[in-house]
Amino acid sequence: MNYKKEDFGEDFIWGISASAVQTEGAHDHLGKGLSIWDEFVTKKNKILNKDNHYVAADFYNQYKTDIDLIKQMGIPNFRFSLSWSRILPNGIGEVNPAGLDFYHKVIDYCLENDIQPFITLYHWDLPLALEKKGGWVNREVLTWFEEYVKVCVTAFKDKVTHWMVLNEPMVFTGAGYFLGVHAPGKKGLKNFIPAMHHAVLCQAIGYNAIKLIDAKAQVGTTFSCSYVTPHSSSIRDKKAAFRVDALINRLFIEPSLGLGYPEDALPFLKKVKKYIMPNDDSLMKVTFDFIGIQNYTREVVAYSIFTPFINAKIIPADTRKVFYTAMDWEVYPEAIFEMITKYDAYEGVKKIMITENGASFPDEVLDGVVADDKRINYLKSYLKQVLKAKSGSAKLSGYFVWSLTDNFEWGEGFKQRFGLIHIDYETKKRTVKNSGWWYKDFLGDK
Ligand code: GCO
Repeated sequence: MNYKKEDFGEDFIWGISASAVQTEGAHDHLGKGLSIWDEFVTKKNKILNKDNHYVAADFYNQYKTDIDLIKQMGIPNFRFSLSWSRILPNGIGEVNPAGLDFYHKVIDYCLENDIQPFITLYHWDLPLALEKKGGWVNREVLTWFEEYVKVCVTAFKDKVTHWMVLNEPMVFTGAGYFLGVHAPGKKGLKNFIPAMHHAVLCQAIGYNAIKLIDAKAQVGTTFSCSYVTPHSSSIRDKKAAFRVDALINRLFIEPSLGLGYPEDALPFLKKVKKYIMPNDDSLMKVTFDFIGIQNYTREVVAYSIFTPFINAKIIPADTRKVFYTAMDWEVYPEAIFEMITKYDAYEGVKKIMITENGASFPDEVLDGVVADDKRINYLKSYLKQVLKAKSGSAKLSGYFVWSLTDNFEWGEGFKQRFGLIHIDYETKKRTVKNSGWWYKDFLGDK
């Protein structure tokens, strides 16, 4: 490797990411209410191999072991999410003390080990009780969400500095309320458009609620993003790529920066007018202390007459003679450089952290060792591009690997392994993969 940690600067924030649904388990333990994911996994043909996350990586019981391993790997920051329905079983109203207690214990144990918690407030697990009232499609979510945020920040403000309001709103509204492949499994524009608008508003509502309680808090939100390139130089493919870029990279950040929805590229977004209330334009504007961007790959896009609304299709990596991960995501390190550059260019963006980057490969434990060279190479090559971007972007200030342990990869179940720590799902035994030891060496003082 021809670069080192110091090249990223003294203050650069290094970390590792995880989320509640994907790791905790204990889905109905000690007063926790059900979430939309707890129900979604019971539906037919939604999750590969009929997997569910009811035990997952058993983080609920093994958080100390996992935090000890973070410490052993020398990782100073841990990003994880809170489960809304563990804290407020019905989404609003009565607080579950055992839920708050669990997160107090996790946060305290991080702090005792000199690990700073970075908290995501919403990583896709809406309380089921609220989905029954319409979920993200119902404008009341604005007040439900605000109440939840206030409960969390009041409880943890003395221990937590960094908050992220939403995780990847494009994915939870797109997959959950348009395609129906994630919880709650709703489909179509009539669900997607209001869910999208309410998520945009909640980004700002969450920010304001946190700052009101703790003015010193550092508040961000996270966006999924992929570098989009056209399949050919034809005008049709280029225009298709322009539309897909607007959909997956611009849709949630631009309205929050006061730039409005990207209707220039996506005329169907005009339907949002119906849901915009008189004060919404100012209500959705927010200047985050930082934004998290989460990049894994690039998408190659071609024109297609068959895809409604966007007339574009993605050309899968396995048909393009490129190197790809077990998710069929092309390994394309330049993508992360392009995305940092893209988000850096927005004037309203103050700071950028890579809050997720990582890869799934089919790992195996052999004689107590997981020799995941492909993941190590992936991380090295992406980090090289992060460093290249850093020299041109004063805003870039952190990098988190996805993910701490192998975990429940939503519709893909447990087949996909993103962890720096291998989980044997039978025994719940943890084995730090070679990539985890590589990260330790990289972060260590040498
Ligand atoms: C995300 C997802 C993660 C996924 C990861 C790999 O934030 O993108 O929340 O939960 O596991 O992205 O697909």
